[in-house]
Amino acid sequence: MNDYRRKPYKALSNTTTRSKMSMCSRTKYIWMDGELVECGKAYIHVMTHALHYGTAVFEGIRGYWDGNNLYIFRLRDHMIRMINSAKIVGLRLGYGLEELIDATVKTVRVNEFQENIYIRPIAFAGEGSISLDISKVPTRVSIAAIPFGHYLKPKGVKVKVVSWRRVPGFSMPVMAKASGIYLNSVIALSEAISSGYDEAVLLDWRGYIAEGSGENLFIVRRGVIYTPPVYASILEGITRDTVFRIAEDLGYKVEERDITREELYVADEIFMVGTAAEVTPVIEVDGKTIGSGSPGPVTQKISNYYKEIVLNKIPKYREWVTPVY
Ligand code: PY5
Repeated sequence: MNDYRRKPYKALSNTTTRSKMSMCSRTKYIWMDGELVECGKAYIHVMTHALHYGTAVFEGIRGYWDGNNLYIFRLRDHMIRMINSAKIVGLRLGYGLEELIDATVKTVRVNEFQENIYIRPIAFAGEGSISLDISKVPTRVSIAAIPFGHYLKPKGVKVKVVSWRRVPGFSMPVMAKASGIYLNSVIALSEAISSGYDEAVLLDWRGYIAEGSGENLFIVRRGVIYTPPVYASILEGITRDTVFRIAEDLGYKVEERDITREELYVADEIFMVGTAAEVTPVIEVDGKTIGSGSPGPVTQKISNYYKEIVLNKIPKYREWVTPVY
């Protein structure tokens, strides 16, 4: 039997041991509450409010290395969403947009990354009270960056429409990228993986397609691209927005409308999009092959164009890309 319990805390109490943990093998510094701290020292207390109640908002941002420079993709838009998420949840952030942008660039730069990275800013309710009233605890903010490769299989994933539904907007503020909401994603993904699939698709409370556990979803039928609307309990993804622009440039029509489960089965192509997932083809849903069973032409064109944009190769999208060095 696997002993999944954590080793006694004592075993990890010296910094040398901690900094050797995989998280810190290639990250030297993490920004915490206004200053850069050594990765091995970026710890929080067990009484942190966010650990108990999920009272945090976060972002996932990618940086792309082209051999000469590192480009952070849509940094400003991600930070605007984080500020909006904090507003929705009622967390007082304490930092403005420009401060968060500058802190991110500084954090990435000081780590001297020369490879693709993933940046994780998080604002969370700190320690000081076990009351559910978050105004009683200080908000803390950290920004970490790690080297990062593919999140999902780039050649295509097999997905399951799981039994857990995406939390409705009348129970949770789904427009906010808030930590507590991710328990919904975690149990959904866990159901998909334990059934032998790569990723979960969640239906919304009405039974229409919402999204993946960490991605928005698009289908292609008879040359038209469809994606669920924001009122289908989805996170309003930044990659989803990028795909709207790409589709327009490539001459495809995109419609935001409700999608039924059966429409997935008969779609010509399906792809999932997100910062981590980028543009990932879906090749199977509930054991049924999608299209030819390999990435379709529309998906491939969108994916290729996306890769060019993030590497700063398309001049009209320069304002989306922040060079680090
Ligand atoms: N929907 C959900 C539930 C998400 O978690 C994400 C992003 C998206 C959609 C896509 O949003 P965006 O395009 O703005 O990234 N998920 C995070 C990511 O970094 C976390 C994944 C583990 O992609």
